[in-house]
Amino acid sequence: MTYRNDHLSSSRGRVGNRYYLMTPDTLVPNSLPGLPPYSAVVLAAPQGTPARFGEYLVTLTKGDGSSLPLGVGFENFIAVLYGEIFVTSSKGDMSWTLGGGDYLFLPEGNSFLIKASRAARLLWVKKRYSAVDGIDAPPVVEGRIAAVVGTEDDGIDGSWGQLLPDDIRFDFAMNIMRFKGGARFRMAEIHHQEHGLYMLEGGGIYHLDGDHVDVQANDFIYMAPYCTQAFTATGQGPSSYLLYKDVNRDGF
Ligand code: UGY
Ligand code: MN
Repeated sequence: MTYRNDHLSSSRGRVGNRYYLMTPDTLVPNSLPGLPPYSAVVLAAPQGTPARFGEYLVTLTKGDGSSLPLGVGFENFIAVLYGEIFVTSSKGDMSWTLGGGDYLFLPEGNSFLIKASRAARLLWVKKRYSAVDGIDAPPVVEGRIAAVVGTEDDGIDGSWGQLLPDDIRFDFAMNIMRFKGGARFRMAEIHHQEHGLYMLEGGGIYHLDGDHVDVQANDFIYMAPYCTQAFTATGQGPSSYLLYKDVNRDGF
């Protein structure tokens, strides 16, 4: 990581009761099993938070790769922020080349290996699948964020598009939320699901659990269940964020 903040008491990063905001200057890289040393930042994980998923920011130099299967025992989602990686699944002989803006969902039962064909940064989400008797497991999904068509929504004064199908087999969603400058939520949401939010572009003011925080591109926000939330996009240009949300299950 190359971000620096010389004003130690003035980072925008903060930890509230039902949320936290990690700004780039607050990120501390870690060595995780199977990944190159100090290539991963843990954005969200159950340790120390209510999170029931893991979200990781992984930065690879060209030629870097995994030395062990990743995501064993979990369902996994990868979105490439920039660069290019080659992914192989342990199940069958499936493989994918993912460039900036491409994503891949692998249902539980597929672990995977990655290799960076160019310097790359990715978001990796993993979760234990919440299986339900009578509901089949979800399929593999591959796509491009730019190709995800959004639905205009008055409630958020923007559009939201689903990277994964709106299908009861999936127990989480990855959504792209898009806003024009000045767009604002018409309601403050309170819901039982949690969020992992990665700001892709633009920025604004996020209302979180009674606080108003300044958010910008490359920030991460964790929102716990029942965190009051609303966004106002500021600035002239568009804003967008990639949003994890557990869905389609009753909270047990
Ligand atoms: O779908 C959602 O929960 C979404 N509107 N929340 C958010 O953007 N904070
Ligand atoms: Mn929400």
